[in-house]
Amino acid sequence: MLNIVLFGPPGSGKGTQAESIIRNYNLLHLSTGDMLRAEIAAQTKLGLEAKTLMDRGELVPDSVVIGMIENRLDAPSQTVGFVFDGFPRTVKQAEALDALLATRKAPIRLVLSLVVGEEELTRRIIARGKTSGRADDQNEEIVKNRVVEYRNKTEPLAKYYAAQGKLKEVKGEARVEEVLADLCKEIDAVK
Ligand code: B4P
Repeated sequence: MLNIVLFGPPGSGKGTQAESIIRNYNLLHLSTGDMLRAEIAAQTKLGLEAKTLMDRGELVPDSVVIGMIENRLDAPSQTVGFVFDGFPRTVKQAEALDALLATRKAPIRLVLSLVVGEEELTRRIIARGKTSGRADDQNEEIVKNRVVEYRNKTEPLAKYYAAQGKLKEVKGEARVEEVLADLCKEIDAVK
């Protein structure tokens, strides 16, 4: 299976690029951010608890997102692979994902890390906030907190995947189509 992780700070283009990658390679998109927002929209207990944390720019507990991913992996599908977008975000999540995929004999093949500077991240998220309606896109303090969470809890994952020889960095500040072309080159190399 072609299992790919899209990795990078908030606003680096993970969700944007995932949409094109799943179309190009016929993969299934698993975005924990989208799953959590669907829970919020449906006003489930999980969604209401997650909303408080997400609105502050904090991560939701590992057990919650690991459980959501496990449910999706267990759902019947004919897919040839998954694009994990915004998951894993902590070393604990990465270890859980490796264990879930090991039992399915379908390990992660590639981790694509989108590299974007902090000024550009803030600019993009605040611009998206004008139309997204997302509380976590609305003000610079919350956006900064999301970046701090990323630096503290998510960035250490780069080392985790580099040690497995799976990490590829791609510059993420160019136009969307140019970034996509660079990502596809990396995917074609492992396909
Ligand atoms: P996510 O939904 O994953 O949100 P995100 O980090 O902002 O990335 P997203 O994919 O939406 O944005 P993109 O970079 O594509 O997470 C939201 C929250 O959910 C987290 O803060 C956390 O609370 C919670 N959460 C989710 N997963 C979790 C987990 N595993 N563990 C714990 N908590 C979790 O795009 C941003 C903007 O940039 C867009 O407007 C886009 O149009 C623009 N853009 C993209 N590429 C561009 C380019 N090349 N040039 C110019 N603009 C570009």
